[in-house]
Amino acid sequence: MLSIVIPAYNEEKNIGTTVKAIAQELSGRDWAFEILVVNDGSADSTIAVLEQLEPRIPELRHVENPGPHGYGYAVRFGLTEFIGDAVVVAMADGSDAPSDMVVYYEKVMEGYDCAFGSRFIPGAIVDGYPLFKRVINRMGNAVIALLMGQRYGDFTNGFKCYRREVVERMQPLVSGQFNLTIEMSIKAVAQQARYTVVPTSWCDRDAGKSKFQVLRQVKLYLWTLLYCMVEVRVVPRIAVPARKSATQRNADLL
Ligand SMILES: Nc1nc2c(ncn2[C@@H]2O[C@H](COP(=O)(O)OP(=O)(O)O)[C@@H](O)[C@H]2O)c(=O)[nH]1
Ligand SMILES: [Mg+2]
Repeated sequence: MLSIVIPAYNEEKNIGTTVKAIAQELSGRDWAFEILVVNDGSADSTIAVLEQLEPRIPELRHVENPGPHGYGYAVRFGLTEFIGDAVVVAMADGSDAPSDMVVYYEKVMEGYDCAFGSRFIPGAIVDGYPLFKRVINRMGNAVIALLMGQRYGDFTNGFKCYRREVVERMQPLVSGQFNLTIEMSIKAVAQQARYTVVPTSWCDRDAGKSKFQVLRQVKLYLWTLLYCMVEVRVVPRIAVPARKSATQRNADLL
């Protein structure tokens, strides 16, 4: 079973269309799915839209992030609630193509631990990505790829698929904002999860305003990157192996 976790904050204009498009694309396949929307204290009628749709779409449910609030906190709450064998994190504003979710899950069923989307490789379709954000994005991803020794170039893309075990092994997650996107993908790569890269489509929202402010996020991303590097590169080298219990030592001797 595949779970789609969607964080939503004030998305009354988009969430209905997004959820319906996903349900339509994933229905009628030989595997089950759920769409789990994490409402993040929206002040608009996001909840009302969801409650209206739920009787019509049995795979849809919503939960309320009790707080703290922010993209990362909402996704983390969703990651404690999903019931599938794998999870896709997708955006509420319809920027991610539902057909890519199918490709992701097919890759996981083939045996991969993760499917990572890339908007910047041949085959990908990107519509309306602001130029300045793109420049910062490409530089940031180049740095992360270099530090992680990977050729993959879209770590900052939140739209990815992870097997449940990979999500369990990346805990504890600490990011509360959009920086969670890099924390999750870096921690997945660091645990040597087998990932495949899928060219994906991304299109800018039709309604509402983007909450992603590039310059405000840069500092946060840099701190997150530093934290992740210490966590995945430095800590494993200096960590003292846990002492075995007497029972374990006896078991080893037998
Ligand atoms: N839960 C939660 N989700 C958020 C928040 N801000 C943005 N999002 C969601 O994150 C996704 C991407 O946000 P968006 O503002 O469109 O950023 P952009 O696509 O990078 O321009 C959308 O699904 C938003 O609903 C927030 O404060 N809390
Ligand atoms: Mg968006």
